[in-house]
Amino acid sequence: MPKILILNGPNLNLLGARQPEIYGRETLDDVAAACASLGTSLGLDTDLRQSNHEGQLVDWIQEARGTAAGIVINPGAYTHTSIAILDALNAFDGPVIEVHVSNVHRREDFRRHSYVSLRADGVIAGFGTEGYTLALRRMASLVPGAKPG
Ligand code: DHK
Repeated sequence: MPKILILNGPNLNLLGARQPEIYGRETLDDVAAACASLGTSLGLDTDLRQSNHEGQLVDWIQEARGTAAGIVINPGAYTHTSIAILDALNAFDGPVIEVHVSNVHRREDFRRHSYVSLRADGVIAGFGTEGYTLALRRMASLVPGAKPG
């Protein structure tokens, strides 16, 4: 089965506990379980990872070259700052979907700019943690060998 790497940046390990009025009450483990279950029905293998470190995210994106068919990424605050993550994504050939749990356009101005959007094939924001499964459904349409629903 084609593999989809689902990457999460800083502070997303606190999903469910951190500012639940903004990020909701579901944890990253809940997201991983929902993605694994949907992935099975879409014919996609999912691999969800989280790091608070920019370089670790860059390493995982590089590793995805040749091992993953697509990348779903919520870079957290690195969305707004990281040219290194953008450069790594530009070196990856498959589809990239950017996810934000919150509606970044309804928050502070600095959250409205995303380096990752310069590379992303699509952006999902403001759908809560459901954004990850929406991204996975779109991946099933973009990746050869999947079973779109
Ligand atoms: C998550 C973060 O940690 C923020 O830094 C981003 C994003 C928004 C989210 O909505 O998932 O600005």
